[in-house]
Amino acid sequence: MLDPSAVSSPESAVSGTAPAPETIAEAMRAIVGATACLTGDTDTEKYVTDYRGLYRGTASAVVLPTSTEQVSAVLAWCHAHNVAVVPQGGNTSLMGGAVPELNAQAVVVNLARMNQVLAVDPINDTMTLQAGVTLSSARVAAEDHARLFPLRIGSEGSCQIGGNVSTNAGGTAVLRYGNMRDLVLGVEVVLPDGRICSSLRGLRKDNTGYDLKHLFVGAEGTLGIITAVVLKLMPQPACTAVAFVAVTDPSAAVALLGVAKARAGQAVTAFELISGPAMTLVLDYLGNPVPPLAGNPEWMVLIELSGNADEEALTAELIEILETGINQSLVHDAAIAASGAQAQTFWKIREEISDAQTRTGGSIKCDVSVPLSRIAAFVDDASAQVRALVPDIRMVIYGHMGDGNVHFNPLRPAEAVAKPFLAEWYTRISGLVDTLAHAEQGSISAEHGIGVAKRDDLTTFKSKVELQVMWQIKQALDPKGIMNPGKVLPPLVQ
Ligand code: 2HG
Ligand code: ZN
Repeated sequence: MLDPSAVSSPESAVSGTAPAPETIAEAMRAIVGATACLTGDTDTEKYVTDYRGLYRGTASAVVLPTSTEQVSAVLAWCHAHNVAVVPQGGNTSLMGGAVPELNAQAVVVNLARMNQVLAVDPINDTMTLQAGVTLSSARVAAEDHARLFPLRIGSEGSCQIGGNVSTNAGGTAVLRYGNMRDLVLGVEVVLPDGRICSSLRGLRKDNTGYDLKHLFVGAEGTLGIITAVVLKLMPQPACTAVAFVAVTDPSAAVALLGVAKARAGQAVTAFELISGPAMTLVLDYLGNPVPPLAGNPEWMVLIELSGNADEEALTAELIEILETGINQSLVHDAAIAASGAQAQTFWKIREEISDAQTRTGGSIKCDVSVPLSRIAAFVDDASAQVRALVPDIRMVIYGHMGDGNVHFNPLRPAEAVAKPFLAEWYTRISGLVDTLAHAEQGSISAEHGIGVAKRDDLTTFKSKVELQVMWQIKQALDPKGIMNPGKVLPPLVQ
């Protein structure tokens, strides 16, 4: 398990001296009002601790503003007084990106009360939302206008749109619709000094110089606070067809994806790989319901097609894909969801894998991507090398194979105790997996971001020039280093 003290880093200090915590709290109360300014351990606890309980920091105050103007006033004050600011949405980061550092006098700016749907434009196919709207409310707002907002992640009930944009969230429908970066048309951002920089125009074409919004997408709150966004809307598909499929191995899964794309093209909406140990773990967590496939297959995929054909035609298309898979010895069993309810059950199994791991004391989390053409070899190599170190380790491997992204999360052998096991193996095994992914031209963080958990790894896995440019951008926008200090950017080695 990661040590919370690792969050503190001397290099992340804000330049200049901050006032005493009581002075900071007083100033915050004057801006947002007493009821929207929390202080003291009990009231701030849930805002200074990440949801897995791995990272815990300190804050002089947690503020819950209701307008962009209030956020601007908070930042202007913090900038003038050298106070660190930590933007926070639903606090669902897996990387410790949304909580303050230890010994920080930070102000946490939680966007939960900025939760208004500002506009839905079904002709322009866009919607404008404040940053604190939850992902599930955003989906409902789109549905109310017979449109789809396609981002799909397990935490949709609590994660917020501002956090989704700040972390460039991915999830299970990226294969068809892209990740958050592809779905954002405009952002309103409060800069570290309090200025408001807005591109809330909903344009699909705007070639007027640097496309500034993309600086803030994926910046994890290190360059400013996103307060509102314009998002793309899509047509709602008329029907879906979903199946769990037992495949021979990861390379058969990749070949099956090729078959599916050739037959169904854009209709292939999700293509998720799931290893046998991942399935065993999640079924156990869910109280052992009837497994979707008998005989505990070693490798499975969850495939979803969606489209505007009628349901029968779409299911026929899925059956054809599976038959081709059987004929090519890629597939040896399949279960097609017989109803919408069964499709939901299939998806629930997939979406609960993450929490199933947390419940068992945590696994070694690696969120890697490699080119699709290399993913099967990567999974085989990495599995063999990890098993050579710990033969009975449980290979919890799953995720968005269609995007070349797997959550490669080895879990301790059944008889091992979580804490000492993780203390002994976490760094070594995650380092090994990341190194293999990097060698395949891959990424050590496909969709979960960097936060504090992966920050120092960037020194190894990003080039010096890339890091220099990242720091130059950071220093241009946030010369005092007040925005989410200690996150994303590793100390720069000259
Ligand atoms: C998922 O795909 C999430 O379920 C979480 O990205 C993955 O917990 C994880 O490693
Ligand atoms: Zn994922």
